[in-house]
Amino acid sequence: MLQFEILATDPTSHARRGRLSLRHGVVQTPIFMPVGTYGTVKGVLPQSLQQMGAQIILGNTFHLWLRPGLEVVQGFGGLHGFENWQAPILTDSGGFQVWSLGAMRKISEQGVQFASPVNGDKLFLSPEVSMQIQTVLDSDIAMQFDECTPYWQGDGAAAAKGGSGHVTTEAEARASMELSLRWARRSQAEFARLQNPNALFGIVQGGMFEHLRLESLQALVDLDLPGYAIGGVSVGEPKELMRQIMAHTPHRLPAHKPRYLMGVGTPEDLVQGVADGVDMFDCVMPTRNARNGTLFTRYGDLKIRNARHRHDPQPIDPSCSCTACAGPEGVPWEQGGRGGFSRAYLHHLERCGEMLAPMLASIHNLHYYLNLMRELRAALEAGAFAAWRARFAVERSRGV
Ligand code: PRF
Ligand code: ZN
Repeated sequence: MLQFEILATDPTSHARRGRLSLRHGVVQTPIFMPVGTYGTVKGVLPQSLQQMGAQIILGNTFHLWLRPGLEVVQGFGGLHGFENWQAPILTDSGGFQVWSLGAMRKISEQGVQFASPVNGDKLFLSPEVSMQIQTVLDSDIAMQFDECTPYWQGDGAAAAKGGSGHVTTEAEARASMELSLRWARRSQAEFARLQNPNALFGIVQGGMFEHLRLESLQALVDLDLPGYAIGGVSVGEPKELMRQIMAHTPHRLPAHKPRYLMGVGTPEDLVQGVADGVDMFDCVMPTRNARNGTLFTRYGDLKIRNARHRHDPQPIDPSCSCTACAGPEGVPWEQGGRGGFSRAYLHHLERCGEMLAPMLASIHNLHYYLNLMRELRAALEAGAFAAWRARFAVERSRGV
């Protein structure tokens, strides 16, 4: 079901280069996984994903359960057949997505009760139901059902302004972490009962408290799951705190098993995460930012709506070989290729609200993230991670 081999390690950090074998194919790590919540990476064809080197994509239990519903996906033998993606898929359990519903949900020991945001139906999600859904989806990697401990309790926005909420206390974080642990055991039991042939990952929680994270980690390691994720990071906490928690957990997980940092982050976060010992990442940032016109480049981020791009003949990133920047030939502008689209053209499309704008931007941003990981893997193989990382920092702060 799952095999993981470490091919190289970096002596200057916890970074490692690995190979993860799953039922639908092999994944070279460290890897970024594009997010396909509703069974589609928004606005991007599967063939484009393949072309840019995507090896594994995400799907969401919660969303696919609501729409189209399990009986539809079942008719296609699972999510691979339904969305026509034959490479590996990881599904999130719904814990985080339900948590994002805020006031609309009620959490108990048994699970989470909530009103469907689609039609108001009363629904109930539990470790057992989540495993049943993920078994029908037939994702290569299923996630345990967990509770993502928020940074703020109550109304976060109000709390930040001195309103009704407060920062999660240690007692609250402990109760939440312990609930997630009990849900991990129930997830594992149900996954086994269903004879799901894929791999189930546990999720370390514990809020911003390192000793709670250590307890969570140790109890999950005792379950001997095939892989582990770090959850509850990037949930509204200040960046320094996020980096501190990121640095704490990954290298303490079993070295011979894959490690996945959930829902993080910027290109800088990914590079730091790899140094911390993370093998897998996902984040909506490349696709979401693409849709609002923020583009990642080797030399920093670029806002395509800015008037300074109005006449610019250069592509988004002169060093990029994606279809948007370099056309079908894939020869970067820097190397003399002129097959891509100009910043002026993308600026125009964006201002007119044309569909091609977010499509090209999504291709470029995903290509940037996937290529970043490709470069990083090559650096690890060459024993040159520290040097690569230093150059990355210099280039990214140069400015576009
Ligand atoms: N749990 C689950 N999914 C997640 C998270 C989590 O804690 C996060 C936190 N950044 C993102 N996605 N199940
Ligand atoms: Zn590009």
